[in-house]
Amino acid sequence: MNELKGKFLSFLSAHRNKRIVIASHMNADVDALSSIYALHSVFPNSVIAIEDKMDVPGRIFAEKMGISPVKLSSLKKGDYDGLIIADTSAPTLLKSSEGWRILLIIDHHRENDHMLKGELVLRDSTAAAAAEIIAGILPEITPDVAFALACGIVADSARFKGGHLSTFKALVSLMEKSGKDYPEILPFGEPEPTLELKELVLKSVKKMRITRHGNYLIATVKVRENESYVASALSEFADAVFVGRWKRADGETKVSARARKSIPIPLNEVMTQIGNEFHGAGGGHSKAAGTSAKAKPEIVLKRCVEILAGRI
Ligand SMILES: [Mn+2]
Repeated sequence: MNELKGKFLSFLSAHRNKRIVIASHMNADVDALSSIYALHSVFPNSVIAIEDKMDVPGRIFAEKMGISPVKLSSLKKGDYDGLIIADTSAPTLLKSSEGWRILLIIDHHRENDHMLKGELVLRDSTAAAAAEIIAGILPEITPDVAFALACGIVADSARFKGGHLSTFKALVSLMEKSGKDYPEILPFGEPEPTLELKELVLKSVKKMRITRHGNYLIATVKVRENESYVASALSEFADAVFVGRWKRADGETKVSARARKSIPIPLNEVMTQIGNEFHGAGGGHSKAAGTSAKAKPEIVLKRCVEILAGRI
């Protein structure tokens, strides 16, 4: 048994029947939703919650699985024993967790200085998905839960752009437990984008600015919505991509960053630096990261390119 599983099983025996809320991050994705769904299966008195909305693949997946999380802000802290958080440790991505007793955090994002504090933290930043960690620690996995976690791994590994032997082993084991083959998992791990999303990406190609730095092409573009989807799509060709969305209500730019294997600099470091320089908060993974920044998109995106180019 691995170390995380041992810790989780003792946590489970102490908390199994407590009134717990299991929550995940803003703009919940397939990994986040599969993680809270799977954890819910072993805490029978738990409620699942998200910060606000789901992203487009998340909505398709949730509909398929019959997952309907409530908003964390709609629940009364006093009615519950505490919170379990999966797939994030960033206070900015789960603002409604403020004031909650955080019993457990299960996350695969890298540690940084601005993280939520949990009484128990099960972190493995080598895992391709939170779903991969959860697949390794649950005492029992039903076919539905196995299917959900398999979708989470396919989604968050960006169809195996990242991952280790353990990722593939976890997926094989989940596929066996689910009784579902890869062609049945793929449409939920990586759903066909809507017509609107495809159009948004194609229009972004027309608007984007390309900076050549040595052998690298760095693309930037401003969008009105779905910045993370556009960033992922453009990184099929650009070595690094920074996509900004202006949030007028908060006076800040949200940046989503993606990189190809070719980029040797971890983007989460670039995003953390942007967050620090512009009074926001950044983090994530080496090839997929994001930040908020209290400045207009043009200024922030220019600075993203400067920081990355300055380091490669
Ligand atoms: Mn994740």
